[in-house]
Amino acid sequence: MTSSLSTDLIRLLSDQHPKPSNIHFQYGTAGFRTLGSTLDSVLFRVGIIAALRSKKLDGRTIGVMVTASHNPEEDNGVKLVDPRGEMLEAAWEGHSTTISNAPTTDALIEALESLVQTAKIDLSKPANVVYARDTRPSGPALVSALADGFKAMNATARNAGVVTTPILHYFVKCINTKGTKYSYGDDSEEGYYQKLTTSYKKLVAGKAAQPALVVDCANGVGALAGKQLSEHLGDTLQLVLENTSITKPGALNNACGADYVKVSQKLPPSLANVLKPGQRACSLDGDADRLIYFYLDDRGAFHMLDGDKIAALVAAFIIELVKVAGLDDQIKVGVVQTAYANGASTKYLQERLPVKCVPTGVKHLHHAAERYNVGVYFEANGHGTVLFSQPTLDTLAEYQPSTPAQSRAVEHLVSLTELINQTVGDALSDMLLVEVVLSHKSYSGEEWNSLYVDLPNRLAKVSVPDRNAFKTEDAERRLVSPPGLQARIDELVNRYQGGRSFVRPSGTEDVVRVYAEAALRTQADELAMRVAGLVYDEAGGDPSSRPKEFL
Ligand code: NG1
Ligand code: ZN
Repeated sequence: MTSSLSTDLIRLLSDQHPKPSNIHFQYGTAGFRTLGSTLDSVLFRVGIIAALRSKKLDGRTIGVMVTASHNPEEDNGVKLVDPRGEMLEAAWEGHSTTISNAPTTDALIEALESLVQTAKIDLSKPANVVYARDTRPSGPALVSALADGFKAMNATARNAGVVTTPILHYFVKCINTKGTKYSYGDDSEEGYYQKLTTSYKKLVAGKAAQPALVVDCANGVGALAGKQLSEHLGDTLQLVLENTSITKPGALNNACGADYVKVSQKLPPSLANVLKPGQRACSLDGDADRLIYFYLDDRGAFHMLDGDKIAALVAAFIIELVKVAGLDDQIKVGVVQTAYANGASTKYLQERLPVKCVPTGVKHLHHAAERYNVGVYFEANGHGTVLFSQPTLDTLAEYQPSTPAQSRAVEHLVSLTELINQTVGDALSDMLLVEVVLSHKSYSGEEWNSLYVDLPNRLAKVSVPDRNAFKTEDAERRLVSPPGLQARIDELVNRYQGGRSFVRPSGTEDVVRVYAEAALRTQADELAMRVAGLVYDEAGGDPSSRPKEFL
């Protein structure tokens, strides 16, 4: 191991991955994400950054996932995963942005040397990385640029192939906990499916088998994972996998998947002849870390069960188990949401348990959830999980139940800690979690949906010349900049019964997002449209593209 950067090697390889001169890259809430065809230099440099991050953390394994999740097929992206399987530490988001924007190879080497100095990285430490990609056509070339980055740093890199984002996070945690008392599992796909399905089978043992569940795989990597999961589940749960065309050009996330269902509030057209009235169905997104459920009622009307409904279902179930176990004094359950949570869900949850609202972005939710004994976090878009703190895991392991009912409840809680992915939101793990609760409660989709009634809402986006001109406070619920705009939004909102609306810059797309809800569907749509109009006028956009309608 040398104690300085191999600048000759970095130079040789960097010259093969030049930075496009006209693009500014930004490591946002979901890593780098933009058109796949522009990302070659970013991937090469992320390879170097991952190796440096590993050296900084004494050679612990860092994850790299190449995906653009629910975004269109031509997009791609990359994000780093820290050793416990969690999102990259915030300071390194800034380092990543700086390094990705160095205009030349010389500037890159200078930026790297400066990072080594300021972050006090001991270059003689080893570098270990595990990486994977989703099914996007731009994936293989980007992964090869990434591998050049590893080569430039002489890092030991393991290619985990084509897997879901949550599986990559799982691998990272397994690798870094191997052989310790916190061992998270076997770092293989088989290990992942075994862990999920073994705990699922324990949780539903003795319950009547549920009718088949239709799974919309978004024509993405969830189709591969869904197939393996289904084989491991055997007869315990029948999955009907739909939208599994992973090699068909243009199919990924197109009129299907969790984002399509959530934003358009519609059934994917491809399921129109598949879904029977009352049958449960769910959509994954392109990298299988989001999950949205839905069903058609007897009259054929579409009903959606989003991340908020999942949080309500799951939180209530866990609280009940904790109570039956006799642990309600020791284990407190809390929920974390963002401003996008439906107002009706917030009201329902606040009446039952502590609820915290944090800014958008998984890292904010995850960190807030870690402060509870059991932290349930879900974004309305279907990304979320449940975290059990280490003291809570210890409590469950050591507890001596005094009745068979208590004993069963504790066993169920322990199985839930195995079933639920502790690193990040995981559509497949969450799907099994929902199925467990539905099976225990004997709920149909309709019964689950009736926990509370969603307020009609609408999500819109507006393209503006500079989204960074929009700054927020109060967990993104209010704008502080551009000055005066929030007062005009408030004035509009006050005209609508049950009205609520907020505006924030997206962290993953070059747009400003507008959310609105109101007591009536037409009013929610109108409010969203009018607020979008305000944003558009304020930002000085081209009049021909002023928002006129949604979707
Ligand atoms: P942005 O683009 O910052 O709104 C979107 C989602 C987030 C989160 C990230 C990461 C909405 C409104 N926003 O972020 O919740 O999931 O993508 O994928 O759903
Ligand atoms: Zn995703």
